[in-house]
Order: sequence, then C-alpha cells, then structure tokens
Amino acid sequence: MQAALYIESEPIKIADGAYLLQGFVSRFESGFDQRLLDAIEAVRLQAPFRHMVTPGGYTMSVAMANCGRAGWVTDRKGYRYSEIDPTTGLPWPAMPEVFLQIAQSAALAAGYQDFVPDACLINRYEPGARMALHQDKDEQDATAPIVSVSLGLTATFMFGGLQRTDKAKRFKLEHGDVVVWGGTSRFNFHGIAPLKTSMHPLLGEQRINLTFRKALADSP
Ligand code: MD3
Ligand code: FE
Repeated sequence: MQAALYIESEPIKIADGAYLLQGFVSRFESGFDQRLLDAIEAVRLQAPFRHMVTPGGYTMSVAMANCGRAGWVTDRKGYRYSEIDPTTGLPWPAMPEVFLQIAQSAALAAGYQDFVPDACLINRYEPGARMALHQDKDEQDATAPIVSVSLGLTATFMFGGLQRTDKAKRFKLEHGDVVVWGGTSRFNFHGIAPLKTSMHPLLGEQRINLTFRKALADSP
C-alpha cells in the first residue's frame, strides 16, 4: 500500500486553550481561500469597510466591516456590539455559509464543539496599519472561543499575557492560518505590528482577518 500523500498538520498549542492551525483554510478545501474572498466581496457591498473612531478620539488604521447578527463597533461613546450597522442604518449582512463552515470546522479541530458564532468582524490592514495591544472583552459569552482566519499578507502577531505589561511573544500569521482562542487565552492581551508593504497573489497589498465570535448571550 502506498504511504499517505496527505499529512494532516497538528494544531500547535500556543497557550492554554489556544491552537494555531497552520494553512487550515487550504487544507480544509482546495480553493476555499477564494470562496472566502468572494464572500467578503459580497459582504462589503452591503457593509462597506470603514475606519472607526475610538472613545479616545483616534481613527483606527484598520478598516472594519461586520456580518452576522451582531457587529463590533466603536465611536466616541465606546466599544460595543450592535445589531445595526451605524454606517447604513441597516442590520449587518448575514454570515455567509462558507464563513460558518470554516469557523465551525476550525473550532472542532481545536476541540471546541458546537461553536455557533453570531458575529464576524472583518479587519482590513493596508501597509502601515496596526492594532495596538488590547483585550477582547465586549462579548457576553466568555465560554465560547474566538476563531481568527488570516488572509493575504503575513502579519506579525503580538501575544501577551493577562496583564498589559506582560512581555508579548511575536509570531507570524500567514495566508490561510487559523487560530482558535479559548480557555484563559481568550483574555490575553494581543495586537498586530504595523503591516509591512508586500504583494500577495490573491489580495495584493493587504491583509484581511476574520474573527468569529459569540457576542450575544441570547443567541442559540
Ligand atoms: C487572542 N484582531 O479583531 S486576530 C481583533 O489580526 C483582533 O486583526 C487581530 O485582535 C487581527 O480583536 C488579531 C487574532 C486574535 C483574535 C482574537 C483574540 C487573537 C486573540 C482574542 C483573544 C486572544
Ligand atoms: Fe482582539
């Protein structure tokens, strides 16, 4: 018998409850990255990317859009989840089926069953865009993991501890990498270093990150 040609890469544990699934998108199904990009194009027609303002008055360098029942927003009044897109006054576009598929399979591969995200934040980085160290604390269900999918240019991810001053480890997130953040890692400080200029064959000079969350306590 022939040896297996296909070697399933193991999830790499990066912290308590956090697993890096390298190249998960392309191993999930060949060409699935393009299906995700097509779905992003459909979402952005209804909910355009925009640079939101922080409560402190800074305009974010990352452009954002959302889909699903709830979307993460920030303005001078604060950070929160909203079921209405403040830019259009309409509900956010529905979560595309391919988004749900990749999020649920990745969660399962990392040992989290029954992950049903009700929110997907879509972050678009152009060269120089960054995300300062922060914690994700606006979700009402702290037991659900967060699943992140990286597409396009490689970014340097900074992963700290539970205190802002804990030293952050750095590692690369490449096109097709998925990370599942559960357990105590769910509340670790994290961020993205300024994106370096480069060219990606599918996305050009940009990186897109999808984060799937269970934001509302009363969704199934
Ligand atoms: C670790 N996004 O949207 S993804 C965010 O690449 C965010 O756009 C980054 O941080 C990005 O909030 C990082 C990886 C990530 C996402 C959520 C986490 C890491 C996380 C939540 C808890 C701990
Ligand atoms: Fe975050």
